[in-house]
Amino acid sequence: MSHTPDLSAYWMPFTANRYFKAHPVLMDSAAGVHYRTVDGREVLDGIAGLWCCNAGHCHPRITAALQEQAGRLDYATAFQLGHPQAFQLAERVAALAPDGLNRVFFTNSGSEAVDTALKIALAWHQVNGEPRRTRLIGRERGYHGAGFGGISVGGIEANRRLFGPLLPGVEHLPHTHAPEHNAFSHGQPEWGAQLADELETLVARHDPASIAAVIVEPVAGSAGVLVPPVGYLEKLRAICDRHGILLIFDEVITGFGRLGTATAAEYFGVRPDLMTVAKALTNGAVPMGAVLVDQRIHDGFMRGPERTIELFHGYTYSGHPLAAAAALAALDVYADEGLFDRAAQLAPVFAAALHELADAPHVTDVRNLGLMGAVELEPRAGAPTQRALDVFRAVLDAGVLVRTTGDSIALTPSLIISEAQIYQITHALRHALETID
Ligand code: PXG
Ligand code: PLP
Repeated sequence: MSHTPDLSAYWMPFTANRYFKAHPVLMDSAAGVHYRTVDGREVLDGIAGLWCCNAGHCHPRITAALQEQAGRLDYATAFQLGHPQAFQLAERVAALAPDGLNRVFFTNSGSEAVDTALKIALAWHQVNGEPRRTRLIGRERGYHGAGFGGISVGGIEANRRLFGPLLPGVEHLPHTHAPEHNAFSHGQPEWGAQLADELETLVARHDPASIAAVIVEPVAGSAGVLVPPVGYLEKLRAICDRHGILLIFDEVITGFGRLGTATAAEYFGVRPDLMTVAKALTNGAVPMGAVLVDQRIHDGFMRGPERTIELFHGYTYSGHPLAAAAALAALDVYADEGLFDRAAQLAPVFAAALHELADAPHVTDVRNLGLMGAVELEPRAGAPTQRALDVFRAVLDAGVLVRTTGDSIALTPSLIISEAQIYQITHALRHALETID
């Protein structure tokens, strides 16, 4: 039997701590697309953990791989030493990525993956003879984790406000959320490719040879599922190519099947120079992230005496044996159960269910791509975010977990969800929207 412990010592991340501790919800166990709370209630998980449990919770093959690995090798330093699983995993991850992105640097989270990618981009220009390329360009409403690198290029103001001057020399592209043109788009909106031209404006304002890299989420997740307009990512790629700027795709959410393909790069047919992944890499079972690097960039570092360290960067737990074991098992499960294809097949069902909410009270926009979706609500006068939070709590009380960001409700189910369960989520949302003021 579980019980509720004292909640005061734990400072919870990205949480209204005082509200939560007054109204706690604690999970005890999970399997597939369901959690069970400590007081025995079943909750349907509409957000795959937090965009990470793509094969569902506690997949038996991942659990077994972890148990086996934990009893054989718990840890081995990743510095000047290795273990086979990390190398096997790098090869497996590279095989899923677009051609040429075949060198893999392991981290422990998406935030670390982002910091690593930014550092590799900056360092590459140094070793490649263009040391003046030090500017980084992110995008408004982008989320790139919580590290100083990530919040510097990120564009969610609340995540930046209290933390000082951040990295110097960072600029932001405009976000692509344009409900006045694109509300209720099914899939990619038609309007807005020209927003990528702002990159040319930034290039013109600065010396193009001062810009190191552009980082964007191919589909912005945390800011409420902002789907790129048709042609937008292609334009970013072309402008980067024209000016020798590296393009980084942050695929922490979109990697491993969320759009019905291994990566968003594959879905859109746009190849970045670096790609960050995390979350579903291990199906969420053990923290792990990675940066996939174009071989040309990697090879640029492989110079000088053979016994010198080529990149002064890494983490105690880079390529951790348990994380590597979980990831290898997760990739096996994705392949053997055909989960990326399953996501592609479910996407139209998901879209249809979500867009049925278009006429529900308070709804101002519905957006979707693959198995990512959001329903945006009219903010309550004078109390932004509160209506969405009320919906969140109401559906949770009805046994369904969704996620809110601002006044949007995000849905991002496991790739194993059934059609009936998709409708269970959207029906719970409709009921809440019809009940709440
Ligand atoms: N990049 C992207 C695109 C992400 O979505 C990170 C980096 C950071 O990963 P870590 O593992 O350091 O958290 C993320 C994480 C939400 C939500 O509600 C999304 C994330 C994290 C917390 C909340 O959408 N994504
Ligand atoms: N702080 C101290 C004092 C350390 O010794 C280390 C690593 O050795 C770190 C931070 C970084 O930890 P990690 O490698 O787990 O990111």
